[in-house]
This record gives sequence, C-alpha cells and structure tokens, in this order.
Amino acid sequence: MKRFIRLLALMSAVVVALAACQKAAGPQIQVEDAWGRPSPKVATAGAFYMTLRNTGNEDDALIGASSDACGTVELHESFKTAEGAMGMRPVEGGKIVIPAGQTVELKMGGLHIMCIDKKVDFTPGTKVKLVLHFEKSGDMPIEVEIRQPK
Ligand SMILES: [Cu+2]
Repeated sequence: MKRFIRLLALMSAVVVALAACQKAAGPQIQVEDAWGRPSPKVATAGAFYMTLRNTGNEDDALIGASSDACGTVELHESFKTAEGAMGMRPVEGGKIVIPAGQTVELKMGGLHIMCIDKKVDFTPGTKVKLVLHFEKSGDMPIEVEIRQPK
C-alpha cells in the first residue's frame, strides 16, 4: 500500500510538470540591443533598430509600435530600386513575423521601426521610450538608446 501511494505521488508530480510545460508554451519574445540612429530635431524622422528573439514554440509577429517621442510609428523595410537607389516602404502585411525559435534583426539597410514626426532631438545618450505591439505577446515597453552605429 505504501508503495502504491509513493507511485501515486510520483505520477501526480509528472502531471504537474506537464501542466507547467504547457503553460510555458507559445511565443517567448526577447528584445536585445535596441538603439536609434542620431539625427537632429529638424529631421522629421528617425529609425530604431533591434534584435527580436523568439525562444518559444509558437510564431509571433511585431504588428506595430508607439512612442510619445514620435507622431507616428511605422514598421519599414529598406529596398533597392531597379536604378540602384535606396528606398523604404511599410512592411508587407503590416507586420514582421518572428518564427518560433528564430531571431529577426532590425538593422540599417533592412527592417526598421520608423519614428515619423519626431518630437525630440535624437542626440547620442538620449533614451526613448517605445512600446512594441506583438500579435500574441501583447504590448512590451522598452527603452531605445540613441547612439552612433557600431
Ligand atoms: Cu523607414
């Protein structure tokens, strides 16, 4: 009987462990190295870059962002025209997908977060508060440091 009870306790421990696993399922987003390029106040727009890591087991997507430092925030991608000039446009579908277990880099010449109608001077050392909106993970407030490109 004693042995049976021990077995029962062991089994319930397994059930609890499984439940904990299920709770941890879904996307797990980590934001690393968020920074912005310096630009004077007279420049109407600025750009933010960062690394988005999804350590979870479900895809997620960045669907937008907001900041008091910007009139509007848009998700952009840079591209090269047929003539070889650089341009940028809002991302296709309005979102940046971060597949499960993968990392998406927002960097110069690629994906970036555009701060349109800038309200502050982007001088090195300035910290800008930004709220990232994710499709599944919801809102994530972060701080972006304005600094020179590495
Ligand atoms: Cu842009």
